[in-house]
Amino acid sequence: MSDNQVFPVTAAASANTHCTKDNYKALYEQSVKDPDAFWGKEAKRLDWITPFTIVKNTDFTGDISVKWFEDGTLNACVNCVDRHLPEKENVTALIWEGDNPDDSVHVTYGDLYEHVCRFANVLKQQGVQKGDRVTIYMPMILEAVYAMLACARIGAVHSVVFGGFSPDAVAGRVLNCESDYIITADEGVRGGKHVPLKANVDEALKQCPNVKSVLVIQHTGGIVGWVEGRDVWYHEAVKSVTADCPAEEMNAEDPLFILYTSGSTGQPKGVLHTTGGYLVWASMTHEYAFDYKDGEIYWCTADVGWVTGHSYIVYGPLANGATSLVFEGIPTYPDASRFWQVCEKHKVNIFYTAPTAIRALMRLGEEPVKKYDRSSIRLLGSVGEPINPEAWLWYYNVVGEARCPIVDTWWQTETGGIMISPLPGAVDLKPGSATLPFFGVQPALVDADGKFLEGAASGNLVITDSWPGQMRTVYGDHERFKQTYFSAYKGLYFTGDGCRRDADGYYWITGRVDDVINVSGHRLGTAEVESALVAHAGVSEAAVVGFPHDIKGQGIYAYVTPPAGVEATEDLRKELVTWVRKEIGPIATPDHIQFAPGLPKTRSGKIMRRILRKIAENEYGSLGDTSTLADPAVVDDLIKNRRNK
Ligand code: 6R9
Repeated sequence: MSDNQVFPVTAAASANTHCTKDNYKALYEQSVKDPDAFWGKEAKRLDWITPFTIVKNTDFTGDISVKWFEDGTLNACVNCVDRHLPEKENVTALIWEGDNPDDSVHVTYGDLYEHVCRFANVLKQQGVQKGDRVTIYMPMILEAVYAMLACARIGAVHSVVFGGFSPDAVAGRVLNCESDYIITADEGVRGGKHVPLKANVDEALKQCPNVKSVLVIQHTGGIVGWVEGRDVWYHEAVKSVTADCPAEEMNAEDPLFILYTSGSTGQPKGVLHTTGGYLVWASMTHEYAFDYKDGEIYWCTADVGWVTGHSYIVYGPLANGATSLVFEGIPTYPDASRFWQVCEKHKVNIFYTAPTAIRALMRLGEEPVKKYDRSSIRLLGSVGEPINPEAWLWYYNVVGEARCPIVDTWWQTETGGIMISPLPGAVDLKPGSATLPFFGVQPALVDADGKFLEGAASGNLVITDSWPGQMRTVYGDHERFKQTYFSAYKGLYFTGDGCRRDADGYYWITGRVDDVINVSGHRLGTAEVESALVAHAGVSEAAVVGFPHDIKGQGIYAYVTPPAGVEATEDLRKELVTWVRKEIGPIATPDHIQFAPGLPKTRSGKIMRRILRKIAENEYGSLGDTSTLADPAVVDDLIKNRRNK
C-alpha cells in the first residue's frame, strides 16, 4: 500500500477531540522530555490514598527495574467503581449482551459497587487474602468482571485464563503461579454451543492438589461434577455476605494481575502488571485513543481472557466511568450481522475489534452490515495484528460509512495498553499503519546488530525508555524477563515485532520476527505447539511454523516425524489435530500437518525454520542458501509432500 494514501483529519472529526493536530506534537514532546512532570500531572486522573512523591524510577540496564509512582497508594477497584459514586449511581457501567440475542442486562455503577463488594466478601469467606493468586476461568459474563474487580478490591492478584484453553493449559497456569483459588462457571455459551468450563477445571485440578476452593457461577444450569469440601456455588455463598467490603490500600507497585502469554521459547510466561502505572496507562490510553467522552457507549469485542479485555473492557473504561459492553457471543451467530445488530440495539458509539473478524465478515459481503443502523458509531478501532489495507478500507467504507476514523492500535500484553496508534482528530490516517507513538512512548528501529536506523527504514521495533503501563517482570522468573525482552539489544525493550517507518515517521508493524505466530490475533509460540505434538506417541520430532492465512492472518503448519515403526497415516494426522486441540485449545488447531521422514537441520543439529517457513508459504523456489544442511535431500521430500498447495 502506498504511504501516500492518506485520510486526513477533517474539521468535523477534530471538533472537540481530546487532542488536536496542533497540540499532539507539543504534548508528545513534553511527555518524553520531562516524564516526571508529564506523568506526575497525568496520574492525578486517579484517586490516590497516599499521593506519590516519586514519579519515574526505571532502569533498562543491569537487573532491569521498572517502578512508577512507587511511594503512592491506591486501590484499582475503588478507582473503577467507588469513585464514580454517587454521581454515576444510575449511569450504566456495563451492558451485557448474551450469546442469545434476546439476552441483555444493564448494570449501573451503583449496582456494580454492590456486586463487586459482595463478590469480594465471598472471596474473603473462601479464605482469599491480599497477595494470593486467584485463577479466573470464565465465559464472557458479568461475573468475570466482578471477579476481577473483587480481587483488586481485596488485593488478590487475578490470573484470567481464556475460557477456550484446555484443562492442561489451565493446570499449567494454576501451578505456575501457585494459585489456590479458582473461579469458574458451570458452562460457557458461544455461538449456541456449550463450553464445559467446570468439567475442564475438574480435569485440570487432577494435576493441582493444592487448590483449596473452586467457586462456581451458575450460568447455563448445565449438570456439573462436584467435589465436596472444594467446590462452592457462588449463588449460595453470596447469600451470607453483605455488600459492605472496605478496599485494601495497595502500593502502586503491588501486583494487580498476572496474564499468561506465549513467547518464542518454552511455556507461556506470566506477565505481571502492577497497580498504579498500569491503571494510569489503561485509563489515559482509553480516553485519548478512543477519544472517549462521558455518556458514550463503548464496545470492545475482545474476551477478558486476553489483555485487550483487561485493559479495554474492564480497567480503562471503568476507570473513566464509561459504559462498557460485554459480549458473550461470536460475530457470526445467529448470523453474520450480529455485530451490527448489537451496535444498533445498544446505540454503540465506539467499536473496537480485531482484523481477523473484519476479514471474516468482509467475505460475507455488505448486506449483513447494511441491514442494521450504524449511525450511532463514530469511531472504529482495530487491534491484535496488522490490518491489511483491503480490510481497513472495507471497515472504513462499509462499516463506518466513510465517516468514522479508524484507530489501528499497536500494543502487547507486555505493554499494558496502547503504544502506537492514531489519536482521533490529531493524526492523519494511513490504511495499514498504526501511525505514531502515544505520549511517553519512544519507539526506535534497530538492525540485527542493534544499530539504530534513522528516517525511513525497516528493522526490529524496540522501545528505548519505560512507560507507566509496562510489565514489571515475568511472575516468579525475573531472569526470563531480562532474557526475553532486554538481552537482544542492551538497554532497550525488544518487542519481538518487525516494523517499517516511512518518510512521514509513521510506523507500519510487519509482524513477529521471533518464533511466535499470530493466529486470529492470538499469540502462540511455535515451541508450545511443538511440545504438544511431541508429547504424542506417534511423534518423535516436530517443527511448527506460521504461514499467511486469508482470514486468520497466520495459520499453523506442522512438520511431524513419526518414530520408527509408526506409520504416517491419515488417521494419525487427524488424531494429532485433535490431540493439539485437547492439549492447548482450539485456537492451536494445526491447519496443515505434513509428515516428514526428516527435518532440514544444520550439521550442528539446528532445525532451519527459514526453509520450513518458505515451504509452508509455498515459496520453495526461493529457499536461499541450503549448503549448510546436513542432508540437503530432506528438502526435496518436503517440497514434494507439501500440504499447502
Ligand atoms: C494487544 C495484543 C501482541 C502482538 C504484537 C504484534 C501484534 C497487536 C497490532 C499488532 C500490528 C496492530 N499486534 N496489535 N500488529 N498492528 N495494531 O494483541 O496483545 O496478544 O500480547 O499480542 O500482536 O505482533 O507483538 P498480544
